[in-house]
Amino acid sequence: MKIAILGGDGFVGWPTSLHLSQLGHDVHIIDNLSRRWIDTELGVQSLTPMDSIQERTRIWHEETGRRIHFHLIDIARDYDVLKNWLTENQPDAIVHFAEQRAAPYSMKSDRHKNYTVNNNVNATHNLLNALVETDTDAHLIHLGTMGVYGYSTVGAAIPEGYLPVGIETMDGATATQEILYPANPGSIYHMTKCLDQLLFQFYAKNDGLRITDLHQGIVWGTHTDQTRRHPQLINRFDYDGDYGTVLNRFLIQAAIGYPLTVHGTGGQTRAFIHIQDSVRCIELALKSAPERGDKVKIFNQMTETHRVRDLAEIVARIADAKIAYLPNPRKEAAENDLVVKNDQFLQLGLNPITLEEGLLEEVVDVAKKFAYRVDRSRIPAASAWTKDIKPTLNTDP
Ligand code: NAD
Ligand code: USQ
Repeated sequence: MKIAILGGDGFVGWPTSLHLSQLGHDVHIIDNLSRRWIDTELGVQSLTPMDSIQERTRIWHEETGRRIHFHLIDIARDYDVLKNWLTENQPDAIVHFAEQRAAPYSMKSDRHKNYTVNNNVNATHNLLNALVETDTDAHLIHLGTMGVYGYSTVGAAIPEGYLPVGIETMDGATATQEILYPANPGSIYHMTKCLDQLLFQFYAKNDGLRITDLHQGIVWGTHTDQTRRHPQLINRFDYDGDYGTVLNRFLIQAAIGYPLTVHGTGGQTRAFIHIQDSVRCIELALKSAPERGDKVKIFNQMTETHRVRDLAEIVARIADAKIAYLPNPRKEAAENDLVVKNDQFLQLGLNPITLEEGLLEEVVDVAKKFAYRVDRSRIPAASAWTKDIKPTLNTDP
């Protein structure tokens, strides 16, 4: 298949591009490299040394003989360029990762809120609009988030996208209707993923676009089988207070002797998936495309749930680290339970990698190897959810 990977220079997009290229697909990365610019804006860099996208693809060709093509396009702003690219290339499938994906960055200031909404909503809408306009019958796979559901389980596991509800009819009987699970975002970023869902519902109904939306949990780890093949194929790894996600942050903090930054009581329960499984799920979703006229297919792309303080305790044990319980810069439930259905990927053959201590140690090893690149002053989470929350800017004892 000819596959366009939008956002293919990013943390999940890059290993996905390598994985699909390895499987024999003709892979085209489309990216505006905004994530690299945001590193510059924030004064941070990936823990792992990342080469330019052109250099990465050159090394991939040297290693495997396979070509990954790169196209510098801003899909939120260069609508005509995107349209022309689709007209000329007519991909069989499109994997859409190209959004601003950090909740703390999206809450940093009014400017960051605007940027996140404009970038994410326009990116998704431009793409849908251009698919219709160019008669491109590609299977669109979008990376959504578990955060569209909120994180509370009300005595039942969170289903995969749709919820059957009973409604009382005029004659007093009960009719059942299937609705999108009620959206309950916890940040501006998560809100954009809720808006994306509505755009997908409309374009699938109105234009028969074939769409799969993957509600992914927090991705942890760094290597996949392909990124391990050469030092210059290494994946990016974010550890800073805006882009670093919780488990990856704990691992790097443990590696450099920084107390693990638990927000509040650490009673927040979240869904997780290893990067290798994330990449494999995309492969499985590609093989299970909806037909024209089908409703949007929704999968929960996660493999296990954990409470933040439990993760901190596991990491503290394996790496002999200390834990710091800090005031929470976010507005979120202090404690929650979370049970999630993920039957569809399991039925398609996903054999999940679970968070075992051996695997965590491997990531601590990556973290230790590149610890010299860490700027400790960029570790505190400096973005607060409301004006009256004052983030703790120095958590380094
Ligand atoms: P990332 O920031 O590392 O990668 C996103 C890529 O998209 C970057 O290379 C960026 O330059 C590009 N991009 C952004 N806006 C663009 C635009 N307008 N035009 C072209 N390119 C653009 O993020 P990631 O961690 O790889 O996440 C990928 C997707 O998966 C995101 O949509 C995110 O919401 C979702 N997701 C990520 C996680 C996670 O833990 N990392 C978890 C669940 C869902
Ligand atoms: N947390 C800490 N300490 C930290 C960092 C985070 O206790 O140092 C807590 C947060 O307060 C939160 C939880 O850990 O309760 C998760 O935070 P996170 O930054 O790891 O994850 P989140 O902001 O939800 O976003 C990440 C990705 C996003 C994706 C989402 C999936 O950045 O792209 O959509 O995970 S999910 O969380 O399932 O919605």
